[in-house]
Amino acid sequence: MKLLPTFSGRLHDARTATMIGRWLGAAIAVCFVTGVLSHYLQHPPDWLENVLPSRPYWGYRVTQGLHVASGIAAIPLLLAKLWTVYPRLFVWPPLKSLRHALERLSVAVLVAAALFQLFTGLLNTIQWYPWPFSFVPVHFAVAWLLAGAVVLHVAVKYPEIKAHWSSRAAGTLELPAADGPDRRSLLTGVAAAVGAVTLTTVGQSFTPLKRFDLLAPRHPDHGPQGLPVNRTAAAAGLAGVSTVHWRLTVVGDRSYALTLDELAALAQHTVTLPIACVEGWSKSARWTGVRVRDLVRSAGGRPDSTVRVVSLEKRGTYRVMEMGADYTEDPLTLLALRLNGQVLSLDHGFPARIIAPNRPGVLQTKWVTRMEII
Ligand SMILES: Nc1nc2c(c(=O)[nH]1)N[C@H]1C(S)=C(S)[C@@H](COP(=O)(O)O)O[C@H]1N2
Ligand SMILES: [Mo]
Repeated sequence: MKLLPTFSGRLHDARTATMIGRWLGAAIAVCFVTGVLSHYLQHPPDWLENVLPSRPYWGYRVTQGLHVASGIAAIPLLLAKLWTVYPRLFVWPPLKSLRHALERLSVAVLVAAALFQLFTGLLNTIQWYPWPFSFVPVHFAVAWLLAGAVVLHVAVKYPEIKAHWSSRAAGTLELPAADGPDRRSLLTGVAAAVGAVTLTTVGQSFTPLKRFDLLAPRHPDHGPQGLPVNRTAAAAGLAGVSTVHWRLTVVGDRSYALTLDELAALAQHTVTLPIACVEGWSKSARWTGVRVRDLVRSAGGRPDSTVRVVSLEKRGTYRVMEMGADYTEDPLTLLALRLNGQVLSLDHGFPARIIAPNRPGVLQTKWVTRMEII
């Protein structure tokens, strides 16, 4: 059986696999938990809609920033881990027993799910969708498959992981001391790669590091009025909005409609809140406008009212948005008319857009024209 290569390198051994594996495991765990949170904030099932909290106002900004940062950090970790263990692809005989066959099958699922998640997630951050399926439901489903595969893998490998967890445990096993420097070099290289991709991308959400934001798709300072734009008015099919014809219609027991001047004459409030896009960038800004709570009360809404918000946009997934009671009641939730002291630009949602605390950017609806109490 000399057809197959043999590997004697210590960098392919169980201690290296364990050390890289636990970093990778930590990154995947953070990515999974923050991803599930993100999913339920963006697509709450009915029973959750009125329970979701609007505080802390920065919550989604932090969890989604961590989701994308941990996912990006996991990419060099996964590649290093695969490099460490790839000789096992060539074990002979390929299948020794039923147990061995099942173990290899579970590793195949693990590797495929991990590659799929990191690849689709990364492409999503640059809004590139070169596949025929819808990103969100598939990325969410495969996340559970990956989580299950990780748990199974850790359970199956538990004895080996335990034996190689600490250097003392591993040292008593099989390692010649001379291999130490090699392993240190490899691990230092992997750590440097993780540090480099993190440092050059995390500035898109962690503004203090924006100077180092060289590789992320977004820069917090690039965009009209000091704020990035995800979907421009042109992309949404809006050439402009006529303030002569525009009305805000609020539908409830006492429905009413307001012109832009009438809306601007109502009590205005200023809040500082971030836009935190699911794709990973976020930026804080100062918003001025009318409290959604006040608009809803005037139409006969109650403290437990849910509101449906409709945009001028003709079509598009984010044309209609629903907002649970915690958000509508929060004094920070505005129908904003101004951004950083200026009238909203068309790209930021002129004449009026929603800004609410602790919510995914996709639900911060722009070009609002209608609110319905439901
Ligand atoms: N009507 C409408 N509102 C929308 C969107 C959209 O496509 N249509 N995009 C959302 C997304 S994905 C984000 S991240 C925020 C970005 O707001 P900004 O462009 O003002 O920064 O707007 C949200 N509001
Ligand atoms: Mo977004």
